[in-house]
Amino acid sequence: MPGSRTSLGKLSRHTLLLTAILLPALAGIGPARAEDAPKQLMLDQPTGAVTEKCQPVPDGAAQSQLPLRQSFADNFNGDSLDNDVWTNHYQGHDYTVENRTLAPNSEQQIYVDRRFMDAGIDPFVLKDGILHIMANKTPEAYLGKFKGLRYTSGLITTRNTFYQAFGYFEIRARMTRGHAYWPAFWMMRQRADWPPEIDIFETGGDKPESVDMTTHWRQDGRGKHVSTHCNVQVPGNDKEFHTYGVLWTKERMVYYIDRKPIGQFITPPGLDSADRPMYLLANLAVQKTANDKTPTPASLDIDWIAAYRF
Ligand SMILES: [Ca+2]
Repeated sequence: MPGSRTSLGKLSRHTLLLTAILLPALAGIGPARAEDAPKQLMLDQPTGAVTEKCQPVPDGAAQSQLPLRQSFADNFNGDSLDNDVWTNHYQGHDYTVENRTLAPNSEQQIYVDRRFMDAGIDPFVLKDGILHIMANKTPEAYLGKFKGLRYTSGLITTRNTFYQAFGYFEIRARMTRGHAYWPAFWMMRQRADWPPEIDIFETGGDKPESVDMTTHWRQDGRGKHVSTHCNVQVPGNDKEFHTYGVLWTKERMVYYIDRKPIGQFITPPGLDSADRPMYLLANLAVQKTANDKTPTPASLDIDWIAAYRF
């Protein structure tokens, strides 16, 4: 299960730094600056030695050019979320609360969609080519039905529609600022088969500029849970869009910000096989530390999500 998603303990410490940001959540929308994901691209691929631990890629490191072609994209140019592509909960039935949160993390959000329990709460707002995943307070009338989860939010996954092993996976997004928010873009296999997990970004709402990029696996492919972790500072990423990506090859994993490689490591056991594909997830979680300093509404803004093959 993804309940051990890395950074909970670490992010929790960010509460020491909390500052209540009370700007209206959508103040940043402004004029449309949406783009479409490129159909093809050339990616800088570092060629130097890699270790099991994520190591920074120094400026000027030897690189080759890797041509890529798009295998999946949603540019969010429509009026509503494409339900033929995206599923809005974890594995299981549509109408249960349990697969719409992560109880092991004591997360405080329920991932709703406009049909869920006829509550009419739609956390997915598409405007000018941007998907806004909106978190808000749970209406009093639904606190009981939602088993006390205090916030409504959104999760999108390709669990029923798109899986891929190896390639480049990218999101263009603007982070969420606000105490206890925890947005992420990540990759999973079937729930029964965890880890591995590839976290392309996770950020805590108290300090969204501190971007965690983590991969989880089992030692030797079947032993204890281990992970390696890159952290990079992206100042202003709650104001401006950036791309966050991972290159996953049989030999190495490389994390990217704005297509600049920032960290790399040896592809771990269990992730080195082409026959074990993973699906994509993006969500705006709310941590258990949420309180009256947690601004609502809040939004994770996504311009596109795309995948590429070699
Ligand atoms: Ca877009």
